[in-house]
Amino acid sequence: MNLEKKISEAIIDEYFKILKNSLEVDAVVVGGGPSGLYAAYRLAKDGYKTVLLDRRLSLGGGIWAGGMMFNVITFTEKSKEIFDEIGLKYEKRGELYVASAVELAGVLIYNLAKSGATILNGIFAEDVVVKDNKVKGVVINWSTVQIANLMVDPLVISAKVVIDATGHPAEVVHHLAKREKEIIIAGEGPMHVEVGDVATVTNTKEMYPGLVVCGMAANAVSGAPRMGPTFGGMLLSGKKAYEIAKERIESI
Ligand code: 48F
Repeated sequence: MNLEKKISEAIIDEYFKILKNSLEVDAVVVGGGPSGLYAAYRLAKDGYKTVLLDRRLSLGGGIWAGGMMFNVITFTEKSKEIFDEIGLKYEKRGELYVASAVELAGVLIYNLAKSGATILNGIFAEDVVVKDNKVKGVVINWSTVQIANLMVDPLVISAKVVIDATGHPAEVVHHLAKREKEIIIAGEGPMHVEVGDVATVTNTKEMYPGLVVCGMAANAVSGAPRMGPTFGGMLLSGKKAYEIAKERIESI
């Protein structure tokens, strides 16, 4: 028995099955931070064929490090319900709630993994597909190709809707804005917690037909402030992105 061969074969066969099954989907969520993890989980839970990509191997984006690498996160009363829904343990501290950053990342990743979504980690979106003035998918490549600065042609995932959940850089919107001059990127404002936390939800929108922006990326393209290690707005933004994406999928 050649167990080494069997292990390698099992991994290759299974991964290629997953990859092949991901080539045409309902939704691609780019970025596995809090907003993207929540949006992808809700879409997949509803039965939509969903792929979440993250450039890094470990999902969670900015959750893990809490504030300045103190691994604690905060949220306020207005988002308590969504933290109850995902099953996070927390404590009340004055007007704030506090929870473990590691537990929040763990709960969101666990929910996503169980939802039926396909998770492609170590893969990044380097561009979008645009046809008939609509975003119709993402152009993907290995993160290692980018790190090594290699010239390697990409592959494509076709999708009815793409969600840019890439955080501060709003990478997907920037790729599109290079070609579509009507997309104006206002840039991110300086820290203002109360305004930023609400604005990230208000600014969650369909930026262009087929492209929804959420989380910190929504503020980064809209001129709204950043808000630091408070995560209620991020999950509520993920929820709004899910609702907008669902409407777009159902309209096709
Ligand atoms: O930045 P990030 O955590 O996104 P978010 O959901 O949450 C922001 C908060 O963490 C924090 C905050 C809290 O109030 O302000 O910053 O907006 O996660 C973004 C994820 O996207 C991945 C990146 O590796 C990270 O995990 N990412 C970024 N660009 C790409 C990408 C890309 N082009 N392709 C794939 N993944």
